[in-house]
Amino acid sequence: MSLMIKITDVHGRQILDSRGNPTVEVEVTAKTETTGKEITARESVPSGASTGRFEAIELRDGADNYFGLGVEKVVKHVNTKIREALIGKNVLEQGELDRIMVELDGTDNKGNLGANAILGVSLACAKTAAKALDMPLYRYLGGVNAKRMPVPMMNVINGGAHAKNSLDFQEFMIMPVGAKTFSEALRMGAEVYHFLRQILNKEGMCTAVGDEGGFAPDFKDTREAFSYLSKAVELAGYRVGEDIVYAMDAAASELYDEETGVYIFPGESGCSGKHKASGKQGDAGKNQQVYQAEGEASAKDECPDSVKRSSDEMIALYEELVREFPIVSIEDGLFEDDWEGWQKLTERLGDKVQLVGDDLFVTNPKRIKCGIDLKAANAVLIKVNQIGTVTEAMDAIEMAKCAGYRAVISHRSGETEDAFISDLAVAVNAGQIKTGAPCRAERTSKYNQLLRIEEELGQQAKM
Ligand code: 2PG
Ligand code: MG
Repeated sequence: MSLMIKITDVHGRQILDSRGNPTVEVEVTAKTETTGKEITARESVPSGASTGRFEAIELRDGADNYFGLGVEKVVKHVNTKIREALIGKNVLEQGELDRIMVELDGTDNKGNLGANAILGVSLACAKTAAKALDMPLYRYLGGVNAKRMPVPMMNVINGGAHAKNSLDFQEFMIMPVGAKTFSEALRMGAEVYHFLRQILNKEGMCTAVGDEGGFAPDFKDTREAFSYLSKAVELAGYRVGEDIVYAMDAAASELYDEETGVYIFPGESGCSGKHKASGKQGDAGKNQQVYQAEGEASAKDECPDSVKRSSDEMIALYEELVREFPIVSIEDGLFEDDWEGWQKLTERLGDKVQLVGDDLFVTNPKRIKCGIDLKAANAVLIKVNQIGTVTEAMDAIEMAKCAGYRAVISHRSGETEDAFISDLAVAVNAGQIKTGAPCRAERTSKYNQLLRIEEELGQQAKM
């Protein structure tokens, strides 16, 4: 008979995330039948700002508390319905526990119980199981072959919905591909980050940071942001394009105007970043149910003279950028439902550059299958809260890998101090993790966990 570690309690509570907004934290307690020993572990749920329309539903309370963003109702789902359904079950049976919750919810998008309720429990079950077996989480999730340390994609310049500056694209990342170990990669990235701060300081530019810890000055445009990255890399003594390459997240759905079918760049046209509907405050996200603060307008509404680009012009822009800078990865280059555009983008750039679908795929096996069939994108961003269970996120990774797509494990712009995704990245040998700048504890907690994992793996660790 297989080992039985019975769930004896499931307890949720409301805590705060890195933006000061409420989120769900869950503790799962389980008891090993043979020894009678009880183990508890805890995990919490992240939250996006530039959310994809097809993400699983993040439920919010609405009404007054925390501007409607409270999650007390969600916590109640954890402490009543989900708790009742899971008590007595074997915490080692992750797939079965996740299936029970998905069925209990009964919708395609987890809109009944809330993906934030289900995910909190799902993550905490995995963590409790690992702890009960006295195993590191990456080993429990990934088995004996879990050993590949991910290259960090460090988002050192923030724009888009993550900062109230003039940058229309959301993320400008450095990837220290010349590093032989994760700790070396992290050091290289942190050094470049500090040199970037020095340069910005010297030139009297703003060194306040955005939601993901990257600097958020008012750069003129994308090219200027990348050219500052190159200055910082060189100053740090590294070779641009060899030791360090670049990645970007355009988060193009945020720029897309469905009425006119064009992408709008208010920052590039000099329309100040203060018009941006940045962050979660007042922008509850398209997949959330449903709170919208009054008086928040998007940049699109307020800047009639903005630079506009068609889908073809976006592709042409990426082709130029890739020629000018060592950009190896472009995420969400086009609108989340423009499959034709994505096909074209992939045809034109797919053999040179990693094209990552985030809002396009929302970690959803059904949408990933669609992308594979259509040859749209060649990599999948994996965000556990986009789909809502550990099992489905791992299915999404598996599906991507089987089709020759890469899987990039990712944080959200609203995070907590938990580092589940670090273990997940090693567990599935993903090879890449995107978890912000080497700054702000909710970002460094992930990088620091990877340092611990690398130390523990010792000679086994691969980069
Ligand atoms: C993204 C993410 C994380 P958010 O677009 O990739 O960087 O941002 O969590 O706001 O969706
Ligand atoms: Mg993205």
